[in-house]
Amino acid sequence: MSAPSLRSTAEWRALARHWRSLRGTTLKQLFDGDAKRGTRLVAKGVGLYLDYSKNLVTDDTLRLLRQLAKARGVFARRDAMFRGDKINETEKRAVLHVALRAPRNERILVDGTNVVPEVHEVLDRMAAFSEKVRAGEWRGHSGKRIRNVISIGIGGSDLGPVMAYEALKHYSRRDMTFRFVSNVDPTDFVEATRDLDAAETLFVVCSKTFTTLETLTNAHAARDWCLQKLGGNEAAVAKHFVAVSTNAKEVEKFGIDTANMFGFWDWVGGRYSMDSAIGLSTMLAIGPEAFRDMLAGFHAMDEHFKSAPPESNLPLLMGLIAIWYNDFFGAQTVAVLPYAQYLKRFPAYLQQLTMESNGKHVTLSGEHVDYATGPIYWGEPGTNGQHSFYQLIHQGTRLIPCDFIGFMHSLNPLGGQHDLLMANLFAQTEALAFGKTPEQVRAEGTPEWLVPHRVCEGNRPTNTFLADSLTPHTLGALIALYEHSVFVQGAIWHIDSFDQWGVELGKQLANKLIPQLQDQNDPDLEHDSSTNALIRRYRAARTEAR
Ligand code: G6Q
Repeated sequence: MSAPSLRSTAEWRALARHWRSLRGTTLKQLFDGDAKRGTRLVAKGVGLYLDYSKNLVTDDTLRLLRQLAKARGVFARRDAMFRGDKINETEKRAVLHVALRAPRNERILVDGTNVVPEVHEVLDRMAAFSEKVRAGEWRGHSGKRIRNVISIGIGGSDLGPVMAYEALKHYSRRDMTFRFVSNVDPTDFVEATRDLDAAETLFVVCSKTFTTLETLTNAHAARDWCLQKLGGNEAAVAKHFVAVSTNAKEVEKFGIDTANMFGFWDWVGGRYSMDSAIGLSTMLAIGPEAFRDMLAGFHAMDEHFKSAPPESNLPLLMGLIAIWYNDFFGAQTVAVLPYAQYLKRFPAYLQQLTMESNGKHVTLSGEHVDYATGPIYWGEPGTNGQHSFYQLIHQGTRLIPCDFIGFMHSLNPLGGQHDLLMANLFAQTEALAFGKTPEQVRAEGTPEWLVPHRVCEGNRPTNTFLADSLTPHTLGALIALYEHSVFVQGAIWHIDSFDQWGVELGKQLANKLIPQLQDQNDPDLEHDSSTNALIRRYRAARTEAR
């Protein structure tokens, strides 16, 4: 029996009616009508303070959204995920990134086996290896200590480590170089290695499947580079390559000793894997203790999601607010705007987390949805974004809900500069909410013809997150918050947030096309006329160059 369509549920219809009644209400009216709104519509947890008062919501909105969550089984599905049920239905897998940060004494069963001890066994091996490299005990083939670490991976096997390295650079070893190679464009590899000494370089090849074209190609390029620079002795590979994968067979085939392999499990989705051995480069950079602090931050948010009451449950609130704008206001995007330079890759990381998870057009039972799913997430750090795309948020014709993220203390205090940064954050959320009226514009002596251009309508919704400072623990909590917000949204839409068949299609198609570009003789092309012509044009240019 299939569940009633989302739009025909009583809870959805109640929300639609409520939206119609609220449509004309402005944030200014909501604030004028409740002097305490700015301190009342806030929630706290795991060191994060969320002010959600500048959203187009009332207490009724939130109550109705919570009722929708209940009716759609969000809480039961959450408990099923934590229990290890196979909630990734199309891949018949458990979804247990939460087990990657579970304390040693926890028990989480997958097919009757407690997976927590395996998780800690790998973490301990990662820690021992990281300590050795950081202490200069793990030496390269020629006996030199390792000073450079290059992580090779793509998608879920890259974006987390890149983001975490940038975010936690303050805590990283400054006498070591960390780089990341992901693109199959040879430029990525060449630029990452051009100034490095192979004798001091360690490659961490990260691939869950160990069959991904980009990663394997770059790993082979790395192997060739290494051997060429180090005199061609195959024995060098053991000292300069480690692998992170679930596929021991392919790792061995590549030539990496499985003693130098760090494993994980099929119940860890790529985009949820930065806490697994995929985070080895993060651990090498910040050390095992700080890495464990980060895991503790993730875990604390897991616990909060599991047990905080719905009214103050941060991921639930975030997920419900996202649904409200996406499905009732028709907002197509969410901007994430960290006021922290270290978080410059955070929006890119979130793009995969949110859009690969919830970019789905059918429900779990395979029916085409008749409501919008996954919004587009995007963003850049403030204040830079203020000098470019914020214009559209302030005065454009689209509603763009924004998440602002700021910290009380800078990790690099420099005079009053942090105050300037935060003044900008607060000013932006205020301006977006309340704008500038024609009267205010006129009062500044603006000529009448210019008034409409200078008016900012306001009523642009924002969330503001404040935390003490950017620590590994805070970063973990922040990421887990978004992971679970994505979960809440997917659960309400009844979609599989944990598969990625669109990504799989891309992987297959490119593999088919490669021989057609490289064939010495003219291949028979059976694509559409556009693709055929593009291939022919490319082949002709390449043949001429040869
Ligand atoms: C993540 C996706 C995808 C994946 C990459 C790399 O959820 O499935 O981004 O992480 O395609 O895959 P491998 O780790 O198998 O190389």
